[in-house]
Order: sequence, then structure tokens, then C-alpha cells
Amino acid sequence: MMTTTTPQAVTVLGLGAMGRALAARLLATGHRVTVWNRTPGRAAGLDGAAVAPSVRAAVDSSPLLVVCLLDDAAVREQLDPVVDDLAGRTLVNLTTTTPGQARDLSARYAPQGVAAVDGGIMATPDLIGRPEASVLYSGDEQAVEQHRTALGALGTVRFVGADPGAAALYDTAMLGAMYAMFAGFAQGGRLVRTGGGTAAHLAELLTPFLQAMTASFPVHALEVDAPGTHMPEQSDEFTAAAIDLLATSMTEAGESPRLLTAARELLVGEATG
Ligand code: FVH
Repeated sequence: MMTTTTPQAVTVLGLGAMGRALAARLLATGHRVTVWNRTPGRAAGLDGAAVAPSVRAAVDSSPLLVVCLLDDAAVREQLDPVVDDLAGRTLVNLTTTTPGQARDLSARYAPQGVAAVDGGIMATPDLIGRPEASVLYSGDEQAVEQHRTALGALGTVRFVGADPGAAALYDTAMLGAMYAMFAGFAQGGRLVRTGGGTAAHLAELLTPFLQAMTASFPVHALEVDAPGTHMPEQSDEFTAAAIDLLATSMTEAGESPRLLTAARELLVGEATG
């Protein structure tokens, strides 16, 4: 297997907010970019890109195909009819899918000679190309290595496993943790406002606290990866009592304790005290 270190031909299917950012970054890093979008006219401003008249023409233009459509159904709708032309090419699907959908796509296309890679973009369009933008990849590792230069132009390449569903699994885990955090912050902001405080002040206090807390992830990982082999930092009884007290404070202030109840269930296996 050879890693392509020079700019190469890349096709981008889908020119929504993210697809446009991907195409623009590939152009900026010197790649020969062909684009296709269902609705014409979305390539305006992507100077230097060749606009393909059809999905088939777009697929035929490059050995590397980067797909960023709305969802799995859109990917199937566009790619299933041209599967013969995909043979011998690398398909990097950056469309958000479930792990099952990613595995299914790989199972349908890999036997056709397609090097199938699933990706999860951990960034917003404005961050594409910056080092803090990472993209999780899973599936055909050789294909990721072969196209590392083009993929590396989009953000930090993180290969997470040969299971085609692995990128979607990590994507779900990371975004799930993020949404739980934002929900906690939103509710915390409302809580402090009941006593005359502000969410802005909470943000100031919470940011360094959470940064310090994330340092303990490796210890919590031991508890999840090998249950029963490691002494938890806090006993289940301590954690349950602490969460129950927080839930009482929430209720006292007129806020729902549901988020804390869910956290208690996940951490100590019981929904209520
Ligand atoms: N934008 C973001 O911040 C997130 C970051 C994390 C990853 N997501 C995922 O990326 C996929 C695309 O997201 P997007 O932001 O580009 O989405 P839109 O701007 O809404 O563009 C959608 C494109 O999909 C095309 N499309 C929709 N349905 C079909 C179809 N049946 N056949 C062909 N193309 C289709 C749509 O085309 P058009 O409406 O312009 O004709 C857009 O190109 C997504 O999975 C995010 O979860 C982005």
C-alpha cells in the first residue's frame, strides 16, 4: 500500500454547508476537485472545482470519493445506481449515519470492490482544515492511509477501528456526552438565575471545573472497560447520595430532576433513591 503524498483527484458529493467546506479546503490545499450536488448552483464560489453533470460522472472523475449528504437514505439513493462505477475506488462517507447503517453500506459495497470508509466529522464547517477539527474514520484502514494527505487536509485523521460502524459509535458517544453537558449547563444556568445569579457567571466558574474533571476520564474508563477490577474513586452509595441531594435542590428551585435521575441510573444503576 502506498500513501499518496501529493495533491490528488478528489470528488465531493454534496455541497451543503459541510460539503462546501470540505471541497473548499481540498481546493485550497491543491487537490483537483470535482463536485456534484443534487440542486444545481451550489458550486458557486468553489473556484477551480469541476462541476460534474451527474453522480456517475462525478464518481468516474476520481479514485477518492468523499460523500457528505444529508443522511443514509440520500447516500443510498445516489450511490446504489452507480455501484459498478465505484469498484476500485475509495468511498469515504462523511454523512452522519448510525453504526448499523455504516456496517450495512460497507457490507453492500465492499464485495463490489469498493474500499469503504465511514467517517464522523467532529467539527463545524468553519473549523474544517484546522488542527482542532478531527475526523473519525473506520473500516478500510489501508484506504485511509493511502489517502491520508487529502483526508489530513480536512482535519486531524483519527482511525478508530476496522469495524465499519466504529466511527459512528465513537461519534454517537462523543456527541451524546456533549449534549448531556450542554443540557446540564442550560439547566444550571436557569437554576442560578432563580437566586439572582447569571448563566454567564456560571460559565466562568464551570469551564475550569469541567476541564479539571475531564482529567479523570482515564480512571472512569477503567471502571467501564473492566468492571469490578478497579476500586472506584467514589462508592456507589456516595454517588447516589450526592445526586439525590442535587436532585432535591433542583426540585426546590422548580427545575426538573430528570437529567440527574438519568445520570444516577447510568452511574449507579438505580433511577431513584
Ligand atoms: N454542518 C455541521 O456542522 C455538521 C457537522 C458534523 C457532520 N454533519 C453531517 O454532515 C452531513 C451534511 O451536513 P450539512 O451541514 O452539509 O447539511 P446541509 O447543509 O443540510 O446539506 C445537505 C446536503 O445533502 C443533500 N441532499 C439531501 N438529500 C439528498 C438526496 N436525497 N439526494 C442527494 N442529495 C441530497 C443536499 O442537496 P440539495 O438539497 O442542495 O440538493 C445538500 O447538499 C449530515 O449528515 C450532517 O449530519 C454536519
